[in-house]
Amino acid sequence: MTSTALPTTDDLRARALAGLRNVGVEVAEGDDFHARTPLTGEPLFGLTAATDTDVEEAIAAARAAFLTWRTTPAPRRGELVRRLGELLREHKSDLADLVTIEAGKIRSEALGEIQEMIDICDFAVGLSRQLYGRTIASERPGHRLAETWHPLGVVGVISAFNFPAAVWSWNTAVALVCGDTVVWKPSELTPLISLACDHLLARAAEEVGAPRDVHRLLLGDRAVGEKLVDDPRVALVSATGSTRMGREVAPRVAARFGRSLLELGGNNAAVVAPSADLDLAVQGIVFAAAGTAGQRCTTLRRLIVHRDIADTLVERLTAAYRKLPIGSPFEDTTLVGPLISTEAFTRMQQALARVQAQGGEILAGGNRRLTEDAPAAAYAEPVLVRVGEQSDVVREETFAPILYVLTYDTLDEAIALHNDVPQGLSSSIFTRDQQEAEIFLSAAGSDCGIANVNIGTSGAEIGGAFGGEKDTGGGRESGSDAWKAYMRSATNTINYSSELTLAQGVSFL
Ligand code: UN1
Repeated sequence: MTSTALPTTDDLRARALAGLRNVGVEVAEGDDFHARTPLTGEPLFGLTAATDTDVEEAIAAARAAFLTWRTTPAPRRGELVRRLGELLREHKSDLADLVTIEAGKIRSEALGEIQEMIDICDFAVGLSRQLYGRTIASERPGHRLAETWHPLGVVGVISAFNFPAAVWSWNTAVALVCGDTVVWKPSELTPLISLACDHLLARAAEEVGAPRDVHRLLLGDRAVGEKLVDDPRVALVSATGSTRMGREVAPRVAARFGRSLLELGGNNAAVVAPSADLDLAVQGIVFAAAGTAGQRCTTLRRLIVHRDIADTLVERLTAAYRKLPIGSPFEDTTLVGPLISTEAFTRMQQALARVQAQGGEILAGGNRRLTEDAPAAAYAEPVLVRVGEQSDVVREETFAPILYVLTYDTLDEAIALHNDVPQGLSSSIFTRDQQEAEIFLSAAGSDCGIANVNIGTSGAEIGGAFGGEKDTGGGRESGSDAWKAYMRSATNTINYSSELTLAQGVSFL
């Protein structure tokens, strides 16, 4: 199925400009790079990139703002984030439009992305009154030990195209209440939503009387990101993107003893056990694998199905895949919008060619659609591939809607297959057997940072910590106690006695 009528690039340009104007942004056109839309694959308008001097000035300004922000009481810092959350609510529709135009998300998912930002703002406002440290029993009489949490400094946020606004907000809302300031380098593919977010935060800052420079935006290519990575004034680099990018960022930040928080590639799998509720599993699987055109870090890429139900499940999934409405993400009926670029489609085809050469069989999908309406865009049918033996392609993340189906006989085998990839972000099991579910969630089960039961791998709520192990980089963002990565702790020993007692029973003098 194909949804009707793609908007033209002129329509999209007008809609983007209207959205930006409603938010309060007047775009200053430039000629360094183009804002583009994957809906037609064409450029919208030219923009100016940050120069070396701009980067230097932004880091210096954020550092100077930090010196006052760090001593602003945390609940007052929360007022800034509360105002940001209100502005996001007010402009939800326009912001979602920008996400659709630049990242290609269907309307419901684009609105979901803005909702995720609103949710993290609410969370961070609460957090601003809950930056708790512990009091620890001292071994010495008349002494108290305390753990105090302090702001860290400037946080450099490097974000990807696929969650162009939400991942920024996870970092920024939490960093701001923690007393840090932020310099943001978004993906070059999503400058417009970045301009809108920066503008709304600046407006919130002005309204609540916070320094403007608690946040600075730098548009540009990887050279801008590299400056953040190498600058000793940037205390924490929080980077989302490919494992290849993370491999460059981590050692460079470590070389100057900076901190990094990495959210890199995923290669997420779901185990489907014989007792699974297949109606629920089919829905969960199709959303996780084909939703967002397979371009979430949490996208379901591998299905590990028990041999007894494999044929039934595959048949049902094949039928569901054949019916997926692909087309304009602005159409209410569309479930699959475009890939970010034709290059992404080429990489998808290369992966499919390799898996077929290794004995894989394409069960549904894989064709390009709407090539006449939008030759520069890449509308791709989500693909279901049955893989015989686990081929090496299955161990790689291809940022496209490809779902590899593997089979298993015992739970041990399923878990071994599940964990036998370099990445460790998200995972799930569909089962009605509690013992199986608990084993999957146990230390001997999934090795991922996210492990679910009877839901897919994607669509995490902000209240939990988000991130993963191994090649996913080990970072944790968003909820739970992920905030601790944005602060430094100090251990205080307070002597309220009149004696100087040394620890460990040491005597001196
Ligand atoms: C990402 O793909 O980088 O769990 C983030 C999810 C979303 C966030 C994804 N809440 O799918």
